[in-house]
Amino acid sequence: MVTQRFRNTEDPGLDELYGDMADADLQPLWLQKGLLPRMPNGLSPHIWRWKTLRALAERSGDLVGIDRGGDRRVLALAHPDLRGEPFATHTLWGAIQYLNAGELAPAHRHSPAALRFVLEGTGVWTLVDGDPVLMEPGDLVLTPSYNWHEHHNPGNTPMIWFDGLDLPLVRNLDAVFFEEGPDEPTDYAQVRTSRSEHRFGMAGMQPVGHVRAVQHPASGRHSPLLTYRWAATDAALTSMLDAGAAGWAAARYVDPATGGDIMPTLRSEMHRVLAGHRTPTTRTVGGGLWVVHSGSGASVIGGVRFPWAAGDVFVVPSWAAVDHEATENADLFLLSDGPMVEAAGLGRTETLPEHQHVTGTVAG
Ligand code: GTQ
Ligand code: FE2
Repeated sequence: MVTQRFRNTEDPGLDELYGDMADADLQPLWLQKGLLPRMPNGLSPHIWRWKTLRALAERSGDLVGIDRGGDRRVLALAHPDLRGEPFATHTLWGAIQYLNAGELAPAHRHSPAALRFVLEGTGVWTLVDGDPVLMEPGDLVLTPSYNWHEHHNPGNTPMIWFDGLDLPLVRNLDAVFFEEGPDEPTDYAQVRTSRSEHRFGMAGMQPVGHVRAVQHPASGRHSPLLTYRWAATDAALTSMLDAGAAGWAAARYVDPATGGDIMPTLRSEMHRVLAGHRTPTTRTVGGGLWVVHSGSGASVIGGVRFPWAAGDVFVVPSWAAVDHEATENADLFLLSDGPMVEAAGLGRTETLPEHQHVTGTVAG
């Protein structure tokens, strides 16, 4: 039952004191190491390769059905620093979801918030609280806290997307709730444009008298726009670069009504780096998951160079210095826990005066 004892103090009295403390489920602060590091150091950078992700997702698609119980054919990114937990960082869940042609992942809802960023395939509809949202490559789709969601693939090709959730955070808060929906699939219209886009997708215009729909007494505020189309993201970045940005530009996905983050816990951005350019080096509090949407290049993270190509996913840990350099024009999708960090008053970001000295390279 007792898990930890302190010995070898060469003082039998102290040995006995520490032993009695352990028996009483107490630990002295003066023997704790690393509890208060000089700066965040809880995680190393890590990268998962698209080749591996895709191959294993496809094999799962061949071998593992979607049944009530599992419900989602999802491969969770499990950071090796997190001792076997299926988590990418201390706060973020990242995963690859694979849905075969003709398959349906049935309805449910939960307190953790989720988003999807589509990597490959076409023609999946995710119903978000009954609103059918078509998913195409490069689209971002939100399934906020407590929103019902089910994924339908009526098309002819499998679809693969990236799932990002705040599940590790919500679990550590012991605030996870989960509810299954009805067994019968929901009827829906295969429309190109969701109701949320019709109402909230017009730049600069909002429905008069809009009262934010409350999804559940405990639901947090979230963007009423449930999808951000690739064409709009692409146009925003092109426009920012046209306005004279120096070889790179970044756009944040925001709630059109408030300009704030899409969901209370999760932040998303798209970063574009043109071939031959390198971004300044920054560091920020909170972990980030980067999904390479297109192009190729490398990021230097904490002095280590990580070459990447489309579909790769990598972790930039809290406060690790990072810059991105493109070989071909590259678009990088970012998921972070920034809103939570900032809500807690812990936000801190800086741009370093110089690029990092590279001390190593990870094999590409
Ligand atoms: O698609 O509803 O990656 O509930 C993890 C939990 C996906 C989903 C995940 C989920 C989902
Ligand atoms: Fe879910």
